[in-house]
Amino acid sequence: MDKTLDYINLKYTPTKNDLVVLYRVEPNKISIETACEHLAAESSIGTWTEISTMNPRVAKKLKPTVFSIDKKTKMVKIAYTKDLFENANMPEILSSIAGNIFGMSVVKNLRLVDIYFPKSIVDSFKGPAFGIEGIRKLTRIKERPLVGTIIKPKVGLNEKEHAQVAYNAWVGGLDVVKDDENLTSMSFNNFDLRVKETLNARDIAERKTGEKKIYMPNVTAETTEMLRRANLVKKQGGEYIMVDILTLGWSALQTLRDANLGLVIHAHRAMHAAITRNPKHGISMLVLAKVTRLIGADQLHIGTAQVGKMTGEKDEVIDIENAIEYSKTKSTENTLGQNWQNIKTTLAVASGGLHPGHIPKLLSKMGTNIVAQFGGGCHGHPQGTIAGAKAIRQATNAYMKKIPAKTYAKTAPELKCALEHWK
Ligand code: CAP
Ligand code: MG
Repeated sequence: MDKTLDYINLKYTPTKNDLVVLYRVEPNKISIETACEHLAAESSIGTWTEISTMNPRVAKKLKPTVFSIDKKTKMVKIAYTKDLFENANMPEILSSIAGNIFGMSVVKNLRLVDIYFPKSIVDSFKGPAFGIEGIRKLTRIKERPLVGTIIKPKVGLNEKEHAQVAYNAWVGGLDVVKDDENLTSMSFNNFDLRVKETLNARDIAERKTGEKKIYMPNVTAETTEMLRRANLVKKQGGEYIMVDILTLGWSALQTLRDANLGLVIHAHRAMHAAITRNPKHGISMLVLAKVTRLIGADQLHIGTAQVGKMTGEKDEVIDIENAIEYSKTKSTENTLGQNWQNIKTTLAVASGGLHPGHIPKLLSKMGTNIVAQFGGGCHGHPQGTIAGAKAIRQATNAYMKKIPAKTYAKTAPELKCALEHWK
């Protein structure tokens, strides 16, 4: 540790050119101050020992400042000059402030809780092409939540069976049908053929219902193939694509966004819990959500605020929803706030273990500016997919009309059946 480079200055106030990081730091048998010195060094210009090659110019220009240490909550704030980072290069930014430091022996646990990006970095990213406004215009759904399903079984159906299940969900009343996160192009279900069959089914469903219907094919693949698949969707008249952003990687998401295909990008977060779930160590979903919005996904899975099957504290899910659906947010104990005037918004997606009976509680917690998705909660309906879709739409209509679901169910047999089935 280079003792000459003092990284702590509790009197420092970050400037508009600083990127500020909020960490939860649990030191390993050393003081939190010493741990912070190591973290600040390793995430910027230093290393574990003094080096003969360090010079005053480097330290003066690029040394970060630990300016806040709360010994009770273990919350630490570090301000990094924007010059440490390359504009529009998310991998480099995260390799610095979310890289080696997680593996350092000086910390028992370390969690990256939030990042405040300076305007110069925010404005170097494209952000979503459509945003919530563009999605509502495209789908012609002004107020209510978008409701959708995931084709189940997750994988296994052939292209025609897949399209048939999608058709049933659409004619039953759902707006959106997506591929599951582990369905790409399989021996039993070829991507190109699935897209053709399912978009064909979408067109028939639109004619039958008079409503806009959306299919979100999963284009997750090696980047060249991903772009080929996305272009195929575009050529076949698709308007959305879905990608698993974490298994795909940040650069690939940026490649997809930079291709400017005019397709709505839906971001699935499979694998996120490997780094977000431990409240003491890893990276918060709030950080992943901000990164995803900056790079440019139009929709993002953020959890169900403890209504469904996946983990995710209610308050954290609401913090995430605010961070992706608003330009300006205030800082709180666990968030640094933001002010992103030139970045469009990202629509929150609630999914995972949801069924029609969950709708009132889900919408009362997360609001109606969301996509609510039901896999088992649609295809698991005792009367099948069409009835499951009807029940979801009926429960949503009831909520929008401020009618209790049980009352509405008296004249909505599919909802009544769902409420009884999933008591
Ligand atoms: C939901 C789902 C979603 C998860 C994702 C699944 O299916 O398709 O991928 O909900 O979770 O495969 O589990 P069900 P999250 O509706 O049948 O649960 O949105 O929290 O990332
Ligand atoms: Mg899934």
